[in-house]
Amino acid sequence: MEMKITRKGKSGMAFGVKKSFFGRLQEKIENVILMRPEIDEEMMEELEEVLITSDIGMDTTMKITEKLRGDIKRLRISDPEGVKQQIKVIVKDLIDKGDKHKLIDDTPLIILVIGVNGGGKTTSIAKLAYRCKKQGKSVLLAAADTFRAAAGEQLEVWGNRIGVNVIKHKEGADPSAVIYDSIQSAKAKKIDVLICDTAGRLQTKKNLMTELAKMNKIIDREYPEAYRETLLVLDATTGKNAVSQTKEFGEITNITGIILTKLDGTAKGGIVITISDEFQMPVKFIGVGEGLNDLRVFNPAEFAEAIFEESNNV
Ligand SMILES: Nc1nc2c(ncn2[C@@H]2O[C@H](COP(=O)(O)OP(=O)(O)O)[C@@H](O)[C@H]2O)c(=O)[nH]1
Ligand SMILES: [Mg+2]
Repeated sequence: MEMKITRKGKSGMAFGVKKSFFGRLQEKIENVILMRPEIDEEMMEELEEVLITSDIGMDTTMKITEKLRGDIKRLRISDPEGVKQQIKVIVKDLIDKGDKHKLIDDTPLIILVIGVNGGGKTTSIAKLAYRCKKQGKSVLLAAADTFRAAAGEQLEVWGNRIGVNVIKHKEGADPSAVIYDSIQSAKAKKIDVLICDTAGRLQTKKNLMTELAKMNKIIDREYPEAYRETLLVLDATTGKNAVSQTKEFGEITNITGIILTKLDGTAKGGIVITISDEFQMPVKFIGVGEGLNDLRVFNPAEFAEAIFEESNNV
């Protein structure tokens, strides 16, 4: 078993991410920068390589190094430590989407959770429900992934553990009917947060699009006063696939934020930077384990800082 290292940002909030991503990227960047006698083109090329191999896409990498070249000249940065600090600033600017990182706090709120199978939707929903409940909000779960019987049962198990109700229909039932019933129940019980699980894979993209459009239509019609979030769940370990999934789902529906899961088991956290840059989409939460407490609010400044943190605060 790998040792788990808890990294604490300035505000003291732990990321709880293993050394794998932050540690390795930090080490690699430091090797490139701090070991060199001077800032030169060779250093920039090595840096580009480090970023690309850490799952930061080519376009985003080029954007970072172009900006860095300009900043080095403009700010007359002459020492490696200065370069390191400037990379942090650039990364933070790329991933920071301001207020958009926050989940809507107003109620009633409906959260539609989408993403491919196995990405961590159901688990993330349980974590979110647990979080909302701890904040004193009432929560209801909608098992609108009716594609597989196991999906609804899995949500029910979580619901029982957390102590929140789950609205579930039979396998193969119309997901929009589950949403409809859940809304009626949420209204009747004055529920603060309704979180809806969805199927990750239907036979075709057109099916998925039709299904999501139908669910959105039901919500628009039945619960126009509710605040809305559509969160895309992405598995960080899938690297570039996460990027193509963001593109595909983004074409189908209006995504308000991302939950990036499995950051505990990967060296590929650079995907956060790519997605934030390419899609201008805010990462709202990161998943760092399979337990209910393993969901962290994404904080851009802490993330950028963590890339270069010392690894001695175990
Ligand atoms: N290590 C780790 N495993 C996760 C995380 N989130 C989900 N998982 C696991 O990923 C697997 C698939 O999750 P699930 O929620 O069923 O995915 P779904 O098909 O999208 O609903 C399960 O074994 C989860 O325990 C995470 O943040 N870290
Ligand atoms: Mg599921």
